[in-house]
Amino acid sequence: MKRGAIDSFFKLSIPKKPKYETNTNTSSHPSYPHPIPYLPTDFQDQLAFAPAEEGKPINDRLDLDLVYYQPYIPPSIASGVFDFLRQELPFYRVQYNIKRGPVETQINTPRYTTVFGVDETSRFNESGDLVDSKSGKKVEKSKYKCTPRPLPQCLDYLRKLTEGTTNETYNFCLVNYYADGKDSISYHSDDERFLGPDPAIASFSLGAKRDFLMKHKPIPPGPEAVPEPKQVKLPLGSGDMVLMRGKTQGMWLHSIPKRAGDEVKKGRINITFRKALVKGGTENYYQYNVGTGGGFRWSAREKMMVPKKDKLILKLS
Ligand SMILES: O=C(O)CCC(=O)C(=O)O
Repeated sequence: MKRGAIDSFFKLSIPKKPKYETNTNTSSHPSYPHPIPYLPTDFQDQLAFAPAEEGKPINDRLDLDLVYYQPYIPPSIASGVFDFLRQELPFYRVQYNIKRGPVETQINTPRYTTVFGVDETSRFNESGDLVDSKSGKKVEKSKYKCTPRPLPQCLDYLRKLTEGTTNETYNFCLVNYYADGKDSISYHSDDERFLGPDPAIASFSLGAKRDFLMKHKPIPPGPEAVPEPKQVKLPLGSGDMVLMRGKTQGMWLHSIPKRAGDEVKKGRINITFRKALVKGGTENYYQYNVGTGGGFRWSAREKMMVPKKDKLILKLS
């Protein structure tokens, strides 16, 4: 065998030793494609020191209200938490159609996504059943066009911590995985009505450094018009957290643009915590972050996301 071939054989077949000890407890639910291990206990212990740095307010521009934690997750565990979540969460590459006038176009979401949670009108009880928030009665299957999933312990742990830090409450966790510099999210704002007015969104970064760009929405001309504020660029590093609140979503757009270079090839995870008030929020989030196609799972051997094969049921007769 040639040297190059030998090297790539070993690269493929010997996955690196994980940076954490697997927790043997798992979160299971009929809506999960596989059980999801609890957050390793070492990470839980280290998170007692979060936020690693005090949050700095960024509110020097019109309608902008951010708190930037650089970082929030202690540097000692940020890379391990990244490896753990990439390895253990189910991901999707969602495709959907949009109609612009008579023309239907297929949109291929340029990143991997996943979502957990349910809006305020429902909750999961101790047994994992979806129940009405007020009455505690089981929710009819027909209430949602999707199958809501409870937050697994590993994300719920971070949610509770974030609630304490930010003095806000959250019932949804959306996760993006940007495999390389070609993965991105275009300019948008999270200002959907189902989040209510002035929503607070806590957004975590793990893995590769990526630029987070923000620009004010166009200000219509008129006697009261003021100049558009300068754009914002935050070079989000592993462990950083940005809390967006107040008028930010209503008045500003944000994006993670495509990037060249080697850094972005490490992959980046983004976790956002938000609160959806009504069932439309639940349906929207599952439609665009889980979709209707097959799932993906990180392969430590192949060092990439691989499509999950449907379980083959062998009938022995
Ligand atoms: O990846 C990020 O930091 C931004 C994610 C985002 O804007 C979103 O999920 O709405």
